[in-house]
Amino acid sequence: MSAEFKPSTIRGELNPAGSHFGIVVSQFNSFITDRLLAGALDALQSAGATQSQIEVVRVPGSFEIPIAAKKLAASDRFDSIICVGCVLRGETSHYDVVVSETARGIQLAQLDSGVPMILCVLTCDTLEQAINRAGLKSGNKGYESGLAAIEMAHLSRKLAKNSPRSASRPRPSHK
Ligand code: INI
Repeated sequence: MSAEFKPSTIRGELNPAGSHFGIVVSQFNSFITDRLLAGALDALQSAGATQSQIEVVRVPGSFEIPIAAKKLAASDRFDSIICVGCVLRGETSHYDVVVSETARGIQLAQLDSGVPMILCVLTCDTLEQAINRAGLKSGNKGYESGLAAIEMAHLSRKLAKNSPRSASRPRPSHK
């Protein structure tokens, strides 16, 4: 490949201007999810987003995240949605059901709606592992998710504009 062979590349920027963000937070294991939410808000605020660009929705558990995220997306008011939860392995197979159905539901919701959804659902064997990923040893996955949400919102808006065949999707009508 020659050095001149540089096809055009589209990527989202860490610029939240004009974007709106939904955050769906599971109340189950709120000790962890509140920290993830704080991390996501920190990332959004640090990048320049204002409160009026963010809406938080609380659901009982991770299993309920996909339906709430799908309804937020259907409102056409959001450019990306962060899905925050924490599933801890127990003694039964309930863990596996909640983990797989939550991830599958979030994936279906984003593909059906076309609104990017950020997977910030921790799946851990122990509370210690979750604590480490919610602000201690391994950083805060909520913060990373906030950055991903900004980038994907920006990218998604760019891709919509760039697509000559898109049926000019109306911009979300924000409140
Ligand atoms: N929900 C979680 O978010 N994390 C868990 O660890 C968890 N466990 O272990 O059961 C959990 N269960 C609740 C589930 O998400 C639903 O809220 C419930 O089944 C009602 O639909």
